[in-house]
Amino acid sequence: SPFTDLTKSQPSPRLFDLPPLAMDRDGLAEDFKRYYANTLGRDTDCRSAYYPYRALSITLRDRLMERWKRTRHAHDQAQCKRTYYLSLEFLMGRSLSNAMLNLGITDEVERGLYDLGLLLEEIASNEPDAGLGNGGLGRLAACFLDSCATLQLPVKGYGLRYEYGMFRQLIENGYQIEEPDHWMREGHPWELERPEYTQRVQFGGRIEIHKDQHGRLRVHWVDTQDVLAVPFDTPIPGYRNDTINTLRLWKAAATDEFDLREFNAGSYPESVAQKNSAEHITMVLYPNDANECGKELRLRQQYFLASASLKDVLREWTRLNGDDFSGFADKNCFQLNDTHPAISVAELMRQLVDDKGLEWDEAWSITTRTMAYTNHTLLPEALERWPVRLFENLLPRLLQIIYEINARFLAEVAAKWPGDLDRKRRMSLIEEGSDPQVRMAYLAIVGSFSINGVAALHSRLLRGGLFRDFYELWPARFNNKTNGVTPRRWLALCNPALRELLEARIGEGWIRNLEQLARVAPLADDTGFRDRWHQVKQANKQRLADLVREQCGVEFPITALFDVQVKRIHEYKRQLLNLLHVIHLYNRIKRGDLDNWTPRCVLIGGKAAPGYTMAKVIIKLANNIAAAINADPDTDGRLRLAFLPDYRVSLMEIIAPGADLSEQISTAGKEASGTGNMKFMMNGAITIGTYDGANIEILEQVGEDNFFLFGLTAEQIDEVRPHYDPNRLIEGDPDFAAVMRLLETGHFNQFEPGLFDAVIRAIRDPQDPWMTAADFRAYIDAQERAAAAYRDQPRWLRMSILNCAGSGPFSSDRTISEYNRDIWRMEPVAPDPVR
Ligand code: B1N
Repeated sequence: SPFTDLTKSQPSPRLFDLPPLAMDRDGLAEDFKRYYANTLGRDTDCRSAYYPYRALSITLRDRLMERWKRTRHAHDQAQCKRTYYLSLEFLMGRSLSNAMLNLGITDEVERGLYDLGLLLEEIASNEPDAGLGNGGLGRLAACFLDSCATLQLPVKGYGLRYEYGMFRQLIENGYQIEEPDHWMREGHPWELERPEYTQRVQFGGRIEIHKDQHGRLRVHWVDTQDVLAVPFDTPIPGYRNDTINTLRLWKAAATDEFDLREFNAGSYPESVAQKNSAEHITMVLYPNDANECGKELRLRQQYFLASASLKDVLREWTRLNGDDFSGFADKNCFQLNDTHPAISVAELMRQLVDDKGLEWDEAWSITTRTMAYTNHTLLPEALERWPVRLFENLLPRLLQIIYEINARFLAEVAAKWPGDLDRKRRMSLIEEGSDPQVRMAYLAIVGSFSINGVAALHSRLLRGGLFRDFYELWPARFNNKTNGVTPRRWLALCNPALRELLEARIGEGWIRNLEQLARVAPLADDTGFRDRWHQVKQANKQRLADLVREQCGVEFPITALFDVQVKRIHEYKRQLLNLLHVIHLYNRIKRGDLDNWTPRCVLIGGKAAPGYTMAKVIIKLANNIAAAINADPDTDGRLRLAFLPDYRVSLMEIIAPGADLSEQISTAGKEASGTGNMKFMMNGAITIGTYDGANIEILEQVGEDNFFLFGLTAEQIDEVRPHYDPNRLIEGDPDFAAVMRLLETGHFNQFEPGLFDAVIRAIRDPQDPWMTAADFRAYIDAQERAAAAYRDQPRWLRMSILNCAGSGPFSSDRTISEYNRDIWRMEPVAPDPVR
């Protein structure tokens, strides 16, 4: 290794004796010029937009770096408790504008660049999104890191450094095409490689048992195929508080060992090439949202993250405390982002028992005092199960440990419910059958002191349904933490016009304390304020309309109602219901039912998992409906539909500020929380939504007058399901029948017969799990209420203001404060400020 310690040199403290870096216009411009011309070597002939982005990011990174070290020192000195957020996904998006906002130097940078003839906005738009996540779960992790840094909580994110992030979505002839997202091709200036903290992760092999020198039996996991985990750290700046936390992402690398037998047989290139497969572990993000994929490579990714991260934490612990783990649980907490890293429960046991020599009971006590599990979905198809035989081959020692955990756990169940064999079968970590499976959610529950859902309804459904047996055993472990989003990115950064308006009226305290937005509620009746609010919204709608024109070739007039649904494409989210409404509006136009018409522009965006056929058909249907209705002159000035390709974080930063109506129309009981609903609300959009997930809490904040509520409740869905009869609903409702007729006559697939048969069958299927037809009439009526409200502009503006004013509880700062109060129990730590 080239990372051996210095022997002859003695680095002096003067090595780090550096003056604080300039934070003013001229000083920033000086650094920028030097990086551009000298570090990057650009000359007068360079026109590429990429290099100014690059030079600016290094300029900013220097400022982050000098604060980052201070935060690390402050955490070390305080010897404080720490939390580790373990997640297979961190959907960070862009970093540049966020770094400037949080450092408080956006204006200075903008002016400094202006002096050099450069426009900040154009430069910032050259940064690729870090798309290391699928959707809500990954973006939540990113919002949480922002809030932890802002609240000065010592939280470190651990994840994987995927070479390829979420695929890029192209739309060709209305179909989704996936393109690999090699997002770091040009490098990633925000990260710092830390090869000196490389870890080694084992796979495969077999188990040997030896006596140690005290005659104790010790387990050895031998003949393994090892993979190196190399950490790359990304700085996570807090909002104007000099705190910089860390996101550590692991990259898989081959060891320098290779199969000597093959080498000696003369196949040197082949045996070196073999090593390559190790590096595949962190090659690509699995593009499934709320769906289990069951692939061996995915389990490898999960174990790779768990093992490397736990070793990293234990190494730091032993560096400071030696082999005394008695205080470990008081100083460390691991938050599991769904079951994806749940193998950590067994891996921590393995490292404590096999590597550190602890007794089982002591190790188990530590594990169950440090692990905490967040569940993000009730959908059965998303619940992770791994075949026992896969574990046997890939992680044999972990399977033994899971069996031991299970045996002890089932004894506890038997002690509480003697003779209740069915309960033991239901609760076992192993699902028996012809192909036995490990139930990862149960492993997470048994190994954790805290189990939480992500919205009030969702947590209630967990306790009463999916995890009912476990709730009866350990009621105190269960709690709710309603999701939130960071007001820095999702208001201050993405909506500068609204930020300025708010600042003029209520100051800027809301950026740290979003509850202060409640102070604009009284202004909802102030006509002058409403006019300003309207101007801001119209300007933001123009930005969105420009995006839609560029990306879809569709004109959105900004006087129309902007009706937006952006999220992953999934049947439970019911993009189909939205499309049925669009067809209904089209029918109304065609039959001349135009009284009180409200011009409307419908925008839909989102990616379908590449293997999810129905989701892909829904995208094609959206595009075909758009093509048909946009081309019909009767719809001019009345109705437009566009499908926006490649929905991602940086696009949401333009979409949320420009939306009027936020579509949150999942089948009740299916959307655990939703977080897009909160981003829209914060930016003054009004929700049309079902009684589901965090919609319920949004509704409670703003009241029924300021929310278009419709549809069956979760309880009603369960009641209706046994006698659900969609065909009767269709025939009994002339509007619904007319919509189905247009679909079924092939109006939207004139040259592609049969294309949408699966969609039509799903709507007419009495077994349709998402019960789309059940809510059709209620949805159409709610849309009409929304249209009527929009026609009354003063009323609409009032609603818009009150939605923003009520969004305080949906700050991820509130969520993180609750995680810390109830689960992590840490003290904030402030670093020495620079200067
Ligand atoms: O997590 C979000 C919630 O707001 C959403 O309602 C919920 O659907 C989402 C397997 C998932 N649940 N489960 C996933 C993602 C990737 C994967 O491979 C499941 N995502 C959610 C934040 O709480």
